[in-house]
Amino acid sequence: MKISFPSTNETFDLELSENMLAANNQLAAENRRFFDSRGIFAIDILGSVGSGKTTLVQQFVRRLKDKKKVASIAGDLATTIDADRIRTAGGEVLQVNTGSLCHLDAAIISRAMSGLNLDGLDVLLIENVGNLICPGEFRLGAHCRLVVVSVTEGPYMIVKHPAVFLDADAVAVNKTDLAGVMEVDPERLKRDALSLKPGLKTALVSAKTGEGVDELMRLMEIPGA
Ligand SMILES: Nc1nc2c(ncn2[C@@H]2O[C@H](COP(=O)(O)OP(=O)(O)OP(=O)(O)O)[C@@H](O)[C@H]2O)c(=O)[nH]1
Ligand SMILES: [Mg+2]
Repeated sequence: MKISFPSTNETFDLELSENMLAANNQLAAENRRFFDSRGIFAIDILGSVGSGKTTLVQQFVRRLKDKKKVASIAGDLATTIDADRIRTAGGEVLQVNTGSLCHLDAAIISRAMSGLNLDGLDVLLIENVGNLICPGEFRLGAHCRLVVVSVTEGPYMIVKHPAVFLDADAVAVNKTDLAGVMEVDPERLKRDALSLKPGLKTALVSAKTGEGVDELMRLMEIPGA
């Protein structure tokens, strides 16, 4: 990992625990093989605290539940609030409380599988712990990594957190219903994402009103979308 000091033009390498990440990557690959063997399409949903991940999961579940078997894993430091909210939309939900751990990892997902009824499961929605930093490095084995960024976080979230967007497959620019009052241009956030990673699947959505959610789901190629 490179740490830089732009004002003095200095850069140095910080050694990460490469073994830990390598072990996680190996487990993530095992998770992927497991998902594939059962025909499960898994989605890892990242975003800052309050960006709208749970609200978006609720929208996904409502749209899919009559066509596909959907289950969700809600990752949070504490409480079952998100799982309870998702349950109101439908499908099976498992809450994972990580305590002080700021991200889910492949081992947690592997263990969570034994707490879900996997018979005939088509789509697994995994809401990661809210923040745009630590979840980025820990692959879960999902087929699609969606990053949710909302206009209420201001105009610079994407340029300030390039790593997580470079590793994403899709980006939802959320809370577009509040763009006017926030004076943040959602199209600019979309352009920032695309200039970091051309070809990124990017949609402007309001998880609250549902606007743009169908298009996002089609872009992500979620079965049943
Ligand atoms: N106006 C508006 N509010 C939204 C939208 N999406 C989510 N919210 C609201 O934003 C707040 C946070 O939404 P959540 O879905 O709980 O966000 P989250 O990313 O799951 O938050 P954590 O799990 O705590 O990280 C809630 O009050 C939602 O109702 C949106 O598109 N528009
Ligand atoms: Mg949530």
